[in-house]
Amino acid sequence: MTRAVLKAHVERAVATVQVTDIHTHLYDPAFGDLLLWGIDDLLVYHYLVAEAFRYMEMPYDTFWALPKSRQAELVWDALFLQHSPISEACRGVLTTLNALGLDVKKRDLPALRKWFRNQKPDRYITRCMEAAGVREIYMTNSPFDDQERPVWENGFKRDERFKAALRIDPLLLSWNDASKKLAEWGYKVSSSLTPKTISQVRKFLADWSRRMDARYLMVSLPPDFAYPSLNTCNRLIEEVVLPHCREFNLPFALMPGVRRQVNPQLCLAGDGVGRCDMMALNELFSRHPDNKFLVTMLSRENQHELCVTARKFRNVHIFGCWWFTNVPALIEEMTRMRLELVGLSVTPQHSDARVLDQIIYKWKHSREIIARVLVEKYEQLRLTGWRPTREEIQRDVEALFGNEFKRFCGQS
Ligand code: FIX
Ligand code: ZN
Repeated sequence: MTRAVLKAHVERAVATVQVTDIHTHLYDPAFGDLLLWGIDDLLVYHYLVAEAFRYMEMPYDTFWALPKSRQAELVWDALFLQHSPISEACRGVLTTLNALGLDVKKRDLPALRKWFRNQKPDRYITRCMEAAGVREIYMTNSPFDDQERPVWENGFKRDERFKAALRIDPLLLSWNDASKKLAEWGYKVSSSLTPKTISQVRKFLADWSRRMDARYLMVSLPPDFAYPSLNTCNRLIEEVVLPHCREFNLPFALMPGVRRQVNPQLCLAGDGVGRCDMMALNELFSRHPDNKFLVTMLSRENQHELCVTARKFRNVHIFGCWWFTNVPALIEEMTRMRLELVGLSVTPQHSDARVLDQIIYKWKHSREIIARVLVEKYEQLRLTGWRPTREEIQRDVEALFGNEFKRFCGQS
């Protein structure tokens, strides 16, 4: 295989592979309005709102009091008309519109809105998934979400393309409030972690894991997460979450590094980042060899240590370039480092899409970068005399875009 043929095979395999998107904030269509899509939702994505506020002078509260369509217009004006839209989140909107066949250079927001008004949600989901080359979407599902919970409780016919992930931040990070909720929902819990409370919280997780057919449990953690410690969060992890995950054979996904609400006036756009103590996580992984951990970290500074950790603990699977690391410069750096340190036993990317149409740009942009890094890696192999076959390249690419995640989870 010549260099050019090898490059073409790799690029084609990456461009066409059907993706399992293992972490999003999208919903099965049965959740109705919770599944966001369309131009206004694309424009008020919190990544863009944070950027728009850098140019806007209006008070935060004034902005939040406006209807979504007006907020979208202000973001459009600040980020697309008054300045060129070169940030990754802005470029993403244009990549998406362009892939949908819309003419972005006209800068015509009313025309864009008109096009989106004519889309029918059901068919539009398929259209976006096809354009993105995504075959399965993992949701983020919280029993603590008042809009989401009743949909699960009432039951609905599942769309097989959407898989559930049980999100438990409130349980681990705001136990006082969470325990009151559990009590309201009929679980016999007190605020202190008595044996009875522990077993009732396990029942809560069992009920919701079954109800959702959850594929993993998930929590985001602050930069100062400590382990071991006698605090409530640690006790709940040790005595409730990890035994539950072992019993149900479910991985526990950790997303360390988010400092929530560093600027509360920005609402959803107000979260920040901090570096975590990797030793705490190493200790957690080392003491629980029978648990599986999916891990993505928010701080760039943690990425190298995380790769080293994955080399030490086979119960750890690295995934995605999360949030502030989901920009081309860092995706490239992280993907190269991960492939060099842990080979193909990673899932380089997830979309984290909050708006359906975003899967188009998130995957298009990431595929380009991952292909570039892979071409470089296979070319380096070729120079040693090793000849990767077409089938081997296809196998490797499928591993990176979903199969390795499934193998790790024991769900392939
Ligand atoms: O905690 C998370 O799952 C984060 O991804 C979100 O909370 C965050 O707001 C986001 O959308 C990042 O991409
Ligand atoms: Zn997320």
